[in-house]
Amino acid sequence: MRPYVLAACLTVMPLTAAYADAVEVVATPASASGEITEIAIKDMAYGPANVKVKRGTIVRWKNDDEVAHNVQLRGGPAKGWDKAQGPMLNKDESYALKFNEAGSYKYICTPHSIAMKGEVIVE
Ligand SMILES: [Cu+2]
Repeated sequence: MRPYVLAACLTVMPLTAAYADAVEVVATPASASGEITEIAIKDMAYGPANVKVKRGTIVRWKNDDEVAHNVQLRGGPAKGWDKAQGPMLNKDESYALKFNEAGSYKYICTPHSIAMKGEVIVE
């Protein structure tokens, strides 16, 4: 194995980031690190419902309600994404997404879609 070939590959890696998903699920939301924007879910609402973040930011939702809620992205750069519908979160559970691509990501809570809507704008 020629070390300089490996070094060249590592150098090129950031360029391939363009092929990353527009948005990705953060595996361990409670211990996520980096640029994080927090959204509390309380009284059947996202607070704040509308946030504006920079590309690469993690948005983390925490459910403070007794009722279970989730985050389901709809349309925008996440259109057709197979993980767009997040899991139901019980009280005190968190969910986090990392937004890699600019755009408007509208979302709802699947079972409470009439009342619970939000939007993440990624610049
Ligand atoms: Cu809900």
